[in-house]
Amino acid sequence: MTRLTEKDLAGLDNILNSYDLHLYNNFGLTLKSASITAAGISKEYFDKKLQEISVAVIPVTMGQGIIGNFSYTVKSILQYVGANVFITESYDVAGIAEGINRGANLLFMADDNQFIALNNHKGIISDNAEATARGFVTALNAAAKGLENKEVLLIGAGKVGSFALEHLNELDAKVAVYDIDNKKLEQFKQLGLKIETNINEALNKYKYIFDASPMGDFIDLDLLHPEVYIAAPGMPLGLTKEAYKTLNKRVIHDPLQLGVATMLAMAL
Ligand code: 2YH
Repeated sequence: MTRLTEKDLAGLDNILNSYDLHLYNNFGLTLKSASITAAGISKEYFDKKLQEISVAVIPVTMGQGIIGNFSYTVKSILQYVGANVFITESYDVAGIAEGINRGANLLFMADDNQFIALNNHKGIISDNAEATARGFVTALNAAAKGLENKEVLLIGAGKVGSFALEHLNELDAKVAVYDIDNKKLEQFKQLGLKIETNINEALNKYKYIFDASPMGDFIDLDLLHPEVYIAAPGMPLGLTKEAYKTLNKRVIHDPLQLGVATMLAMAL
């Protein structure tokens, strides 16, 4: 799983509004509406719960340690969608204790392997990989005005890709999977799933692409369907800089926003 960097997150708090406008103008949704839809809850429930709860973000030092801007950016996103949030002054276990003592009902924390929101009242967690997959599939579904019976190319069958596959199946999309690992692809084939084995040939055939691969800079403009829509939670972005610039209005890509907003909605 790709580790975010301080640079990936720099200034992200300042562009939340323009990202929301991008989502709204091009796909007819917002961070808040996408997260609510992805979590399968109502707006009323979301708004009511946010009035009641307090959220703590806990910096975690273990493993490779704290990522500059990480806790702050998570807090900014949660605040942007209406949550009452604080970052604990203490780290790790002491941070959890501080969060609970200061009345938090939801605790956001990430180490090198997993990023979760723990609802300590309900005893449930929402996982960033699952929430990211659901948030981005929801956005792609909006871009397609419904993915039912539409062909989708899923690139990368890691954690996010596997959750995306689950949600795409729930929406009755016709999914074909590509992964760099041929063994994985063979397993998918055995399960009766459509697979693609040549990415360059596959790219041009699909109007809807979910790029969950951690590989950057491999999707050139001339490889793509002219009317393509791409949901790309993968970091770094698979599209080349030129392709991203040209296709911007048809691309959903962010390092944290949709995932974090959806984690919140899923944990309420
Ligand atoms: O970026 C990560 C991991 N790759 C997991 C991401 C799951 N999608 N973790 C963030 C680590 C944050 C750090 N411990 C902090 O600043 O608290």
